Amino acid sequence: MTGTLITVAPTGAEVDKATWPQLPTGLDELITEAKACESAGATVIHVHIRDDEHRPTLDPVRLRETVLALHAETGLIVQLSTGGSVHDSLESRLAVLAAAPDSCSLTCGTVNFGDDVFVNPWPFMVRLHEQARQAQVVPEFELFDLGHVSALARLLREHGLPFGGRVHADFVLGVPGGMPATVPALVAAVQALPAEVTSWSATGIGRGHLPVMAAALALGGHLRVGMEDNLFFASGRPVRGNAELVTRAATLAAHLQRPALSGTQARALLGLTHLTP
Ligand code: KMH
Ligand code: ZN
Repeated sequence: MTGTLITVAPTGAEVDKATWPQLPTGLDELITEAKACESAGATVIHVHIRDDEHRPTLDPVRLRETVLALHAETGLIVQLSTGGSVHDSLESRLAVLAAAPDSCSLTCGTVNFGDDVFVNPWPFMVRLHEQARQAQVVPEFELFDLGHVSALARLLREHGLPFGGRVHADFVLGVPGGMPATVPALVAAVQALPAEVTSWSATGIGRGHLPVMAAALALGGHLRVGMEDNLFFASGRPVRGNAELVTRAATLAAHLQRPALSGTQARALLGLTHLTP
């Protein structure tokens, strides 16, 4: 596929609403932001939700309500985070599947995460992989480190393909503790991907965001952008909202003759053709 899949990760679990009031934390804010991002070229939304005090939560009722609202108000492919925050239990992260998203994140290994640890033991990866397949939810395999690429290869070899038969991986570069947001790191990780991977995207956290975006496009990859990963549009200029990050990604992709995919094309790429757009 010659176009570009653009995923927006608008909120994340770590960014503080008090410092970043433009961060969409309420459901109404999320829907408004989602619509703007869809108009700008996004086809997938990677969702973390917050409670009434803007703290990250995996509340099952709120998660289900969010999926339903995003489906009602947008044509976006809804991907719920099973990563949550570093404080969430493994069981509460598995329970995210009950909210019936189209897609879920599945991180392929434990990684230091600043001063914390993002915990993804092998048995948890296997359970999430198998339960997602049973629930007909298509995982996106999150790769924060080169070792995660090997773990993905083992997961697919020992436990088979996910629901839909396609394999989409997403490189997250630049988390303190993971692989750096540099072009050589991205190239090494792409070269290590197992043959089962049918598509991949990349995002660079913070400063490495633009080099990673440009390199991903040049290497034939897809893009993830959003305030989960990047809070500055340019040096010293805070992001006004997620849509401007999507607009920039879509513009760059179009300039490189790889325009943003439509919803139908995105569904075909990810193995979600059973869903009506
Ligand atoms: N918030 C991070 C600890 C995911 O969404 O799956 C984990 C994360 C990855 O954001
Ligand atoms: Zn996330």
